[in-house]
Amino acid sequence: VVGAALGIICNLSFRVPADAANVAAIDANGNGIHDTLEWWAIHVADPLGRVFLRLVLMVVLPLVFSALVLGVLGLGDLSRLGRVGFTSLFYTLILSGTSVAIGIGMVNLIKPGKRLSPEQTAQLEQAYATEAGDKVASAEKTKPLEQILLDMLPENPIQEMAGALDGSSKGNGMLAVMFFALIFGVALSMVEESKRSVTVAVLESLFDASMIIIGFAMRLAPYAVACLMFSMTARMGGGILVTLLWFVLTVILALSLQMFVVYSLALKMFARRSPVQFFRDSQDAILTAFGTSSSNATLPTALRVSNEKLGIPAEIGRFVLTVGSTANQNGTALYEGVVVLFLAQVFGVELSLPQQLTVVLMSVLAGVGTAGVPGGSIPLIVVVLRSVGVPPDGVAIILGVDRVLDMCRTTLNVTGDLTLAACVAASEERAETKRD
Ligand code: DAS
Repeated sequence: VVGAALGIICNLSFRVPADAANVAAIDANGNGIHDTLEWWAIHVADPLGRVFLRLVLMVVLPLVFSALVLGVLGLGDLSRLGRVGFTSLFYTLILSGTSVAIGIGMVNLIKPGKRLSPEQTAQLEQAYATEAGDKVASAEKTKPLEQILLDMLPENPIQEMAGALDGSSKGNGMLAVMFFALIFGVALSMVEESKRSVTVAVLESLFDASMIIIGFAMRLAPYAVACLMFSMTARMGGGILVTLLWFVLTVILALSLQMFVVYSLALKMFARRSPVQFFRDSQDAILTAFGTSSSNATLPTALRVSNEKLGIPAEIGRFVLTVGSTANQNGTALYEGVVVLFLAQVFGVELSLPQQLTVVLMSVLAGVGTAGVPGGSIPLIVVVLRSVGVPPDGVAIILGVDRVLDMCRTTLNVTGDLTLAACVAASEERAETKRD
C-alpha cells in the first residue's frame, strides 16, 4: 500500500499540469521532480524489487523437482497404496480438477486482465517482457495438443530444466521436468528402502536448502513488493490498481464457488454430511489457515479437528491430511490458473486451448510442488508463466495483493483437505459395511 501510494503521488507529479514556464524549467534543467522520481522508480526501486524475484526464480527447479519426488514418495509404495490411497487420489483429482476449472472459467468470463488501455499494456511489456518469453509464446502457440502431450516426456531432462526458465527448452520445459519428477518418484518408491536412502536424503536436503532460500526471499518480500508496487504505479498511475481489483474479485469469487458450492456438494454426495455443520465443526482449522497463510502450520489443528470434531478415524485423517496438504492444494491450483491467464490477458498473450489445458495440468501438478508456507506458490507461478510464454517477472504485478489472497487460498487448501478426509472416511465406512 505504501509503495503504491508513493507511486501514484510520483505519477501525478510527473503529470502535474504546471504552467508552460514551470514545465519548461523542470525539463530544461533535467533534474526536476519528473526526472528524479522516474529515475528512482526505474533504476532503483524496480531492480531492488526484482532481487526478491531472482531469489525465488533461482531455486524453483531444485525446489519443484525435490518437492514432487518427495511428494510421490510420501504417498508410500504405490503398489501398497491400498484402497484408502486410491480413494484419496480419486477424490483429489475431482476436487483439484473442479477448482482449476472454476478458476480458468472465471478468468475467461470476467477477463480482469483485459481492462487495460493499449498504452498501459505497452508500458507493462516494456517493463517486464523478455525476448525469451516471446520465443516460448510463439513456439508453444503453434504446437498441436498431441505434440504438447508428447513433449511432457522429455528426451533430455537436463536440457528441459535448463530451458524451463529461458525459453530454450525443446518441450514445455517445466511440465517435462514435473513429469520426469513424478515418474522418477514412482520408480524410486519401488526401489528397496536401503538402496534409496541416500537419494532420499539428498532430495530432502535439496528441498530444505531451497526452502531456506525461499524463506529468506519471503522475509525480503514486504520491502521488495513495496518497491515493485512503487515502480509500477509511478510509471503507470493508479489505473493499474483498478485492474488489480478486478483480479482480486475474480480470485475471491472462484475460491468462494469452490468453497461453498463444490465442497458442499461433495460433502452431501460423497460424505453424507451437512455442509453447514461441517464448516462449523471445522472453524478452528479454517481460521488458523486464514490467519497463518500456511497449510503446514495448520496441519496439527486440522488433524485435531478431523479426529475430535469431525469424527474421522485417526488413521484415515493422518494419511489423507498429510498427503492432502501436499497433493490436494485446491486453493493454490485454482489461484495459479487464474494468475497465469490473468497475466496472459494483461500482456496480450493469447493462449490456445491446448495451452490453457497445459496451464490446468501444470496448476494441479504445481499444487503438489507448492510448499505449505506463506507465498509458497509464487515460485510455481513463475515457471507456469514461463511455460506458456508470459513474462515471469510479470508476477510482480500481483505481488501487492498476493498475501491477502494467500490467506484465502490457504483456507481453501485446508478446507479441501478436510473435505477430502470426510469423503474418504465415508467411502471406507461404506466399503466396510459392504464387506461385513
Ligand atoms: N500459502 C500456501 C499454503 O500454505 C498456499 C500458496 O501459497 O498457494 O498452502
